[in-house]
Amino acid sequence: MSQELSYHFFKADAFVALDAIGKNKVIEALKKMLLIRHFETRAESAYQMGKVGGFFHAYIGQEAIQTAATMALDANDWYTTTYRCHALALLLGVTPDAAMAELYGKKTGNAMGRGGSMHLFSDHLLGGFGIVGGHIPIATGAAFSMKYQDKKQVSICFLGDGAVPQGAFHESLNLAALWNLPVIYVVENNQWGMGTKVNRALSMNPIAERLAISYGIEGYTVDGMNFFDCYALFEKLRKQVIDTNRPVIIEAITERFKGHSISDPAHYRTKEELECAMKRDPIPFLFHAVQERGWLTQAEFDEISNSEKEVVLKSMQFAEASELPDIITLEEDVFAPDSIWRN
Ligand SMILES: Cc1ncc(C[n+]2csc(CCOP(=O)(O)OP(=O)(O)O)c2C)c(N)n1
Ligand SMILES: [Mg+2]
Repeated sequence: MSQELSYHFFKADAFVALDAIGKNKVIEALKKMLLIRHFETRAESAYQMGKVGGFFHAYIGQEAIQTAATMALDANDWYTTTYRCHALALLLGVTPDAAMAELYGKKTGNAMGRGGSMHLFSDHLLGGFGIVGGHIPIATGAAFSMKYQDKKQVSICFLGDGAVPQGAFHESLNLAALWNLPVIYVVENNQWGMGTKVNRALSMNPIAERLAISYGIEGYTVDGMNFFDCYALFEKLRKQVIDTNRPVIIEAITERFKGHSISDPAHYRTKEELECAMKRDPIPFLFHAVQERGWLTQAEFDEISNSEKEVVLKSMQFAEASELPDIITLEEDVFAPDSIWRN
């Protein structure tokens, strides 16, 4: 017998949510999303000018998810994500200067120029991670540690739809469910794993609601373009996970507006498909809700946007003016067994 499941979206009433979250916090969210958007847009042009090297994966289109999560959770919770990590780093306190200088490979960068775009970190961001699914056991371990130390904190793990079939994810879900670990797994379903459409790669749909049944935990689907739905869900689940110690899994439906990485022209997606996705851009969506509520005019929005752009332009000047790491320090601050260097 077929076991068809359809999506059940978690919904928050935007107008109720606006008042519950409050004017200042909602405008703060918009500001953060604008900073991320300008940061990545400018960093992309710096890349095209040859100032940034290595890989570069933009989070553009997905901003509402991690912005809502970091605002609904606690700064002392533990965060892990993929190589698409500029946004989470900025949201968790890495300054635009330090993030931009890291992309430029400079000494003043977040990882002293050692990591680049995929390896930003902060006190509670356990690093962007280049191996698909490789960070999921780390997030699960952080949750184990929280439970072991009896801390009322959670571990939140962002992963892509492409990481869902990885064994490390299923082993993590199994252990988290078995050992009652306080972890929130967030599958950011942006429709693509590199150039492969999600429905050509995954046998399960919906992802979270279906996996939840297998592992005996709760699973939710949320519109990842809707800041209010994301915020309300993260806020509810943080409390729930701390109270119950039961892990949860969320599928946030979104779409990345850029190619997989900067070198991907994304020819596999039609212009019409992209235009359709961009109509759901999370930034105008949030702005229109705030504007309708009478909290922000178009002119005030433009002013905020320009001031965030200024911050980013200054970070580029900072990165430009910073020095490259000295060659003599090449072996410092990187993890490698001593013997590699001696032999
Ligand atoms: C173990 C492993 N296999 C393959 C790759 C190459 N790779 C990098 S990103 C990616 C697609 C991942 O897609 P998804 O998880 O949906 O994340 P998104 O890029 O959409 O954010 C692949 C296959 C890798 N980095 N690690
Ligand atoms: Mg994906």
